[in-house]
Amino acid sequence: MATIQWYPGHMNKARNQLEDKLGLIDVLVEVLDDRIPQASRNPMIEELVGNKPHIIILNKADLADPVLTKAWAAELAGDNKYVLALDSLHNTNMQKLVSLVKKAAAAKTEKLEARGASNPTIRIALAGIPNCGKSTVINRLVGRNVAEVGNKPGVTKGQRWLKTNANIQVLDTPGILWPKFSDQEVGYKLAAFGAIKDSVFHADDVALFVLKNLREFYAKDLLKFSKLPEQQIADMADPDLLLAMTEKYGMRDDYDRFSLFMLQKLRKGAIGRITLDRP
Ligand SMILES: Nc1nc2c(ncn2[C@@H]2O[C@H](COP(=O)(O)OP(=O)(O)OP(=O)(O)O)[C@@H](O)[C@H]2O)c(=O)[nH]1
Ligand SMILES: [Mg+2]
Repeated sequence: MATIQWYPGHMNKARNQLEDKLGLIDVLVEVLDDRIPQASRNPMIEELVGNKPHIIILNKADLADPVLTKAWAAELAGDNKYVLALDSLHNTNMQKLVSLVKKAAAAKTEKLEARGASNPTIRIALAGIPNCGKSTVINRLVGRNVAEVGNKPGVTKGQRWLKTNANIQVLDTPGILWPKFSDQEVGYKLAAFGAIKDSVFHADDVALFVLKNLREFYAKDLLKFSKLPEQQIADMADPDLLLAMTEKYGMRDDYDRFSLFMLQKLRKGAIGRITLDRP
């Protein structure tokens, strides 16, 4: 497996800018990609959170395996740490998230109210890997499309404070990765789900990695997507299977083109509700 790594200077800058703002922030909302709740946890963000109230959003829940979403929600919850699975693309009602923010900030709010403040402002920041849906969640919280959203990593370039109508101020931040992934598979999972720029890795390497996982955990989805007979799939090694699928989809021997096509289908949920991390 070739190593996949992506930590350009602007991510380091974004990490430092987030650290600078921490003192102002009452609740840190970490947005994960629900299809890779482990690989999308940025250890630098965990470190920055410290003891601050922390909400974890399992975003893109509409695309993830629902059984595993439940399992991850239970696994990740802890002291001062709340978890919410969310489909922020289709779901415009963020009431559950607003309630969690208020709950997480309750200690501070009560302290300010005891000193006479009424309805004090709660400041939150959304942070996470590129392309996991931070700006989409923020647009839902604000109730308008105020933050730029896009189906590629690195859309948000700088921090920005926005106001919601629930006396919550929210900081949108650029997606950040970290300098060295703990194991190779983390980079492959991030690449598979669009957190890493496509030009940084070989699509066929990542497609083969996905194929191996589909075989093991989502054989029915693979059968349907491959359009090949079950026995033929069983008899072929992964590279042969990828080539057979390339031909089946009319791309002759253009392995690379098919690999990218397959990753795009995976990201959209067109292969199935696939989650590649297990608690
Ligand atoms: N299906 C689905 N798509 C989502 C969801 N949330 C966001 N998206 C899509 O994911 C893509 C990335 O969304 P953004 O909100 O730009 O992600 P981001 O985390 O702000 O990305 P960066 O600014 O690049 O770090 C967009 O195409 C969104 O429409 C979700 O819950 N479900
Ligand atoms: Mg963004």
